[in-house]
Amino acid sequence: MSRVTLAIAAVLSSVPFLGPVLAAEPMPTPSFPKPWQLNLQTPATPQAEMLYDFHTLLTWVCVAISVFVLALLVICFVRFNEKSNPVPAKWSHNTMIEVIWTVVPVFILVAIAVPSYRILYYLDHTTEADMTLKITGNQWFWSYEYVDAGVSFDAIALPEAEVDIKAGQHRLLETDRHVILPVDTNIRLLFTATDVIHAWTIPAFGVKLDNMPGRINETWTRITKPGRYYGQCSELCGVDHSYMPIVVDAVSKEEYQRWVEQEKAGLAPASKDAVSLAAGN
Ligand SMILES: [Cu+2]
Repeated sequence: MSRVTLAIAAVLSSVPFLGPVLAAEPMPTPSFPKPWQLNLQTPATPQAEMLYDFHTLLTWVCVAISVFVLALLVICFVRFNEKSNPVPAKWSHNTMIEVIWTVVPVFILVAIAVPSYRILYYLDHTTEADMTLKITGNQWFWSYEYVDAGVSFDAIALPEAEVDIKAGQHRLLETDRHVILPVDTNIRLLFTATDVIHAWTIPAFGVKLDNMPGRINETWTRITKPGRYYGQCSELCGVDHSYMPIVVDAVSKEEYQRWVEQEKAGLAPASKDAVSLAAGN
């Protein structure tokens, strides 16, 4: 340990708030699903907002097509049943209608493809990353490396017996270490794996990408709302696939910086409340 690190460690360890902070208020969970909630989780990044809006647009396109097809069916039932139309017409081709039912779907698909590719391009990568987080999938836990800060750790699912539902924790969703990320920051996300394919997913961020052994996948995020966000591995990766939850605590830039310094000084606890510690309340 360098002298500077030791000095920081000494200063931080003398601060009185380090003890009782573990009992601090739980973080807000702005996107956590509620009972009977419809639709996607509340977006917490511009990417998730774009995906949400696109999803809404597609839903209405589907509704319009379904209503149109249903109307055609109802017209057929009413006007062309045996009673109302005892002698059916014998013709079988109508060039105009055939051109319309070929060309109109093409236009609909192009109208969908344009915003779809725009979003794909936007999600692909950022050229203005403020920091990089490398996420490695393992059977069956996640490893995180804050490339610029030089901090890394593993996050392992909490066993069911240790999950405190009364304290606001969630079964199968809690980990021993949380991913701490700053809000309003362009975060480059790099994905890889050590064994099989995993997929790091946070629905509220609009992030879901495969962690492939032997290659790096990339995307980015920019969290706009502080709070705690949950996700799970989304690629069948073996017998404990359902025990690879993800917890991200989005905090202010200052709190994030304090957390990094404490991590480097070896002071941040290996606990679920690292953020309370970083926040100093
Ligand atoms: Cu997995």
